[in-house]
Amino acid sequence: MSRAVIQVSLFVAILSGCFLTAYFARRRRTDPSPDGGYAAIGERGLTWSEAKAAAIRWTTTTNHREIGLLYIAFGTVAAIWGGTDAMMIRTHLLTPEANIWTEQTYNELFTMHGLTMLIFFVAPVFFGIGNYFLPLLIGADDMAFPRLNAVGFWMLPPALLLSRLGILAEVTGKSLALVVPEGWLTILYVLREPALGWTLYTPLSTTMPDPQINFLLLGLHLSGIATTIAAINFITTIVYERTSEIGWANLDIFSWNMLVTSALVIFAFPLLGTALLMLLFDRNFGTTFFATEGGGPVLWQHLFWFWGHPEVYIIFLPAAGLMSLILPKFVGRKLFGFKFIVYSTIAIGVLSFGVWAHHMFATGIDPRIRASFMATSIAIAVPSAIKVFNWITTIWNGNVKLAAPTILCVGGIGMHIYGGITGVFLAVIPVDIIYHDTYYVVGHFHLIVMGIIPLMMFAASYYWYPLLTGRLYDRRLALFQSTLLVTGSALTFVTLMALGFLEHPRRYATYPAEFQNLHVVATVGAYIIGLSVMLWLYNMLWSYFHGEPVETADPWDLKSTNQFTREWQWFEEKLERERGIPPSEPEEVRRSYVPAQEEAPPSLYGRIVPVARTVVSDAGAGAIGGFVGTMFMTGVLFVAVAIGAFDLEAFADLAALVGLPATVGLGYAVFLVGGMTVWPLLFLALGEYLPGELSFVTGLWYSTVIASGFAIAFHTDQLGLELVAYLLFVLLSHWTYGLGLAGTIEYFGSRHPSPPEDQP
Ligand code: HEM
Ligand SMILES: [Cu+2]
Repeated sequence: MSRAVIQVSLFVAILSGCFLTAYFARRRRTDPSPDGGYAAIGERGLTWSEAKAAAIRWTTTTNHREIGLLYIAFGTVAAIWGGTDAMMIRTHLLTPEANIWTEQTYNELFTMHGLTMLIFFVAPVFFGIGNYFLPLLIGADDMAFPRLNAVGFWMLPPALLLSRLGILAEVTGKSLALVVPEGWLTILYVLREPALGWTLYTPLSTTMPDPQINFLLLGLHLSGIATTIAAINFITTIVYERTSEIGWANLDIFSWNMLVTSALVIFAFPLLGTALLMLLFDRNFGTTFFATEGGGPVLWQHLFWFWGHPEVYIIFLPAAGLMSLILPKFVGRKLFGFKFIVYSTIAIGVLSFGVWAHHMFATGIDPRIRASFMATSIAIAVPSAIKVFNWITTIWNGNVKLAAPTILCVGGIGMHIYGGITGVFLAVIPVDIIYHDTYYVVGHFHLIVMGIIPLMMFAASYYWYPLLTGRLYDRRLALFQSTLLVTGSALTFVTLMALGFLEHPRRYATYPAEFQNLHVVATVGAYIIGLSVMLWLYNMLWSYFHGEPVETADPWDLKSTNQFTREWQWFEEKLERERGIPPSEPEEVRRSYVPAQEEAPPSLYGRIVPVARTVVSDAGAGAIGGFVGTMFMTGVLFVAVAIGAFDLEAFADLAALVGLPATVGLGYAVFLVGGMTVWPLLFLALGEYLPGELSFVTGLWYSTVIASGFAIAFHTDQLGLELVAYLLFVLLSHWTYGLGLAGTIEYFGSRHPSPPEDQP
């Protein structure tokens, strides 16, 4: 059956499902609305004039919060649209042949899936969140240019419709064909969804006749203008509209990320606009910007990726900002390394303009240029890693709460690490030459674009739900939903990575049958994601009418960790004003960090002496322990020599190994010295990380590891029983060593009890 009809029906079904849920939830409402009143029976229906007033209000509003909600709603609709594309891609790939839909359809699907998600879903949702919360976070009344704000938003719906006119025309044609002769409708069938990949590479994009490509270029251009307008507005707002108490040092982390994102937009998007127009001119007016006899097809790739790579960070940085904002609230500690996260954000912003040619390693550009792009691409991993380490450190020793946002944050960090590290591999030219255009790439970037970006949007939706609606969402459903989402995402995209390792090329509608199992797994994962999104939609809509009304402006107990940020203060005032709920007092305020001691710092000498003393006493205990252990081991050695499992000559080899004359005596000396220095020091350094509470258990672990090393290193081809005796002997002798070492150290440790912890 026609893909267009199926997709549009699916899309309409989901949207109607949402409306029906909201409708029934509204009708069944019996509890008081958040403003305290019960709806009278007659009030429940929406009258025509009310609907008209609401429509006028929402289409003409310049209030930053309302525009924010419009952006979020628009982005959600785009996500559902792009999501049905994704579900259909994965459905298509259930079978190795292209027998569910055609190859042409498959190409259309992945092209419009990519574009819809990147352009119409991610940035609008983040701009929506920014619109709603950024002014609250920085204490501004509104965005700097409220009307421009509305203009920017209202360019997006026509941009989306222009970009996806192909499918709309096709479905209109198919439906009209039921009542009018097909012959009249040819004009509607001329437009097909473009089938050239979201990167619009020339020469395919200049030669493909499909007129819809022109509309797509116009739609993308329009969306670019909208994005630039929004970015200008964010920058001006952050720079000029902050309250006087907020300087750069205490500007919240989300606003910092939006600032850098907007700066990237200002530099990147005008270039995209230019490139799109050049392409449009090449297609329609005979210019030769990208023709072989003109600028050449690779020129397009340069222009495209000069926008495209910063765009990657334009969609990632706001997600990183949300992570830095939300994660600390749910682990009960302030963000670790705030300054370094800010620096890393700026560093990413700058570097992101210097890495674009890593998308073009396989095009035959000058190898010297390639090498420098490899270097910058690897370098950009450093600031990203800084963020990750700071997030992990924020969780460390935290008071982690089990809540949907926590699951999403932790899952997001995990998938981001996976996606990020595979990106470093891809930045290496020889690796990229093999893996470019395979599912490895698709897996890599989805672990970011799915693994952290939507996850952070979901986390934000839960985190701010009480503030947005005055009610709580269904927490059990949310826990279930977020777990499903993380599981589904990991399952799908790790499987795509696996396909990539097998060098399965991407963007093909058919594949060899041996890959089918993995494809089925990935599709199941994708359906799990789809299901979780439906559950989220349901939770958001149903709880809007039926969620438990909040009784405090601090549903997340932020006051107790000193993280009751400005947007919540705004909410607190609103609750008091509208519902008379007084501000809450936290039971106790826990400190996020134990502050440094206030006393004057000890002198250098005073600081060195205790350290030196511990080092000397530790080293002494280690050396004595090593001596005891070595003596025990010597005992076992004698037994082994007596029963013939060990040859004393081995000591001579040991002496030769470190460059001494090969005698047994010198060898034994080396053995003794090593046993008293190297192994005890290693044990002292690593003991803490070995399993086991008791030193004895740790000692056994430790010596088992050393023994395995020795068994491999000194094994001399024994076989059968001899081998068994050898292994047994190696293990036993090292165990006695380990027990002697650990036991002695423990003995000395208990004689000098460690000073009482001076922290509460
Ligand atoms: C349910 C979640 C998703 C699934 C199952 C999914 C699936 C896929 C698959 C299988 C492809 C590869 C098509 C091919 O190369 O043959 C693809 C491509 C792509 N996806 Fe997704 N995707 C999902 C979510 C997203 C999101 C959230 C974004 C962006 C924010 C995104 C952006 C892209 C892009 C840019 C491409 C490249 C298209 C191309 O090769 O031209 N996807 N997706
Ligand atoms: Cu890139």
